[in-house]
Amino acid sequence: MTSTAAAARRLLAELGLGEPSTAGDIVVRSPIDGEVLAALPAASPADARAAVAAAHAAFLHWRMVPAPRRGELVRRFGEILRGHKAALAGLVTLETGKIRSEAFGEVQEMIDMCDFAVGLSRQLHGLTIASERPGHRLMETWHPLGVCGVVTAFNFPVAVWAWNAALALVCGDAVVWKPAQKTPLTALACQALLAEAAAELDEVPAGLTAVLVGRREVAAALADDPAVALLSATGSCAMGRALAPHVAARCGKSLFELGGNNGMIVAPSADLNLALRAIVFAAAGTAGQRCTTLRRLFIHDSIADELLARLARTYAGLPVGDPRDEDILVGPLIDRTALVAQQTALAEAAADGGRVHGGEMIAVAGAEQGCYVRPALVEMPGQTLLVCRETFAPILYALRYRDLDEAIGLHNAVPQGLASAIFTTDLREAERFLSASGSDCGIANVNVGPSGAEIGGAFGGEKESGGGREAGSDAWKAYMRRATNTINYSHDLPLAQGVQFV
Ligand code: UN1
Repeated sequence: MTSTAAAARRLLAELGLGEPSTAGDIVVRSPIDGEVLAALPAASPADARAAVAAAHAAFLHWRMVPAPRRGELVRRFGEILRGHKAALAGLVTLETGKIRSEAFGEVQEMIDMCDFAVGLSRQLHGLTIASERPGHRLMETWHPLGVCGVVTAFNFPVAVWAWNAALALVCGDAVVWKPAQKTPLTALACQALLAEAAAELDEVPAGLTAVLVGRREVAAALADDPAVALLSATGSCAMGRALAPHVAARCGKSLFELGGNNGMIVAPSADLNLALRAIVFAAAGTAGQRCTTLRRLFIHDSIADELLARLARTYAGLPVGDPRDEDILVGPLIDRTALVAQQTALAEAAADGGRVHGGEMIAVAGAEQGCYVRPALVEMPGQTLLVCRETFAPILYALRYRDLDEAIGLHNAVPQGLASAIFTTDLREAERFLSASGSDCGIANVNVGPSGAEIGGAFGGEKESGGGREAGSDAWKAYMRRATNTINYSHDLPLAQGVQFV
């Protein structure tokens, strides 16, 4: 196995960053082999407040730059990303342990987001509304909001920031980013590439974007700072619960994209070949470490034996190992804590009467410090407390059902509500799943797994998944403030609702 530290140094140089620091106390290790890639100095809450103040000063200038010109910055950034796709994807693999194809996909997601945001920079439109008063006009205007604080997780270390940053920048906002402590190098690389784009344009003020490598107190400082107009945070439900009261205490705006406990129903009429492929990608892909990972499978009794047998066979043959090898599909877990959570969950599943296939640790030569496991398929007797909990590991709980009402009931009976799917060729079942009495998630798919969303739609979930929406559709509205304007072009002053006064 080739050294991850040496590979990281080469990629960082290619991305315009020098030698990584080894002097700080934020130690970055590659989950591939546990080698230390860097040790970065930690930002303090005071550093966070200073970055926000600088970003706010930059915002006051940036908000007056016409939106299509702001789009030019994002357009150049997208072009630069295209030119550095392989290097950035390589770094994503080294920091997260994601396989090459998924790391390339993540950078592609950033590029798609840039393209989307550039188009949007000419479409930040409001409505004109019929006024009840003669000679009056009612309309709404969308204005830049301010500083957007972005907190991201290790599993999508660059794409989730791009969802936020590309929109925020065209919307006229400044962006202060606190990446996950485990993946700061990719964040510094993104910031360097964005700085390259900014340097080519006259209108981009210093301090418009910043990266704070730090611990959770930095995220708390962003949540507390009244100058952070929007806090957009992606991570666990626990992280959301910890940050939300800080933002709420100052009546700030927040956008939370938190955990998922995503389910799929496989109905009797399903195309099982499609279902099988969708299940394996959604449950075992990214080593089960997506917020959209498939964790609960509801299979109709009539097809359960066949599908479970095929799944168990496929799982047993999944290539697990160094994510840099082309034929590997499952890389390592992010760290030992994740491994302990995986093993604890499997022991609990067995104690609950679950039948566990796979889940064992796998030794990878030359990577003794890496945490590699075979994805687990667990036949559960029912939806126990364990099944209702999100364990961020490749564990798929399978349950049997008899009728669709029962399956939908079980599907919705968890605290999270992010992504969901049904595999069926029965139109009535598909429509029922998408209806008001169907899936209660922010994402509901038919014959498509719950993970791997395109950026064109709004991304996010309900209940403990946080309620925020990012990326496509009209998610941009969260990054702007809406002003309602009433304009009187008459010679009278009629009051609304027919009120009479002076
Ligand atoms: C996440 O895991 O936080 O839909 C985001 C997906 C990806 C994004 C996942 N496009 O699975």
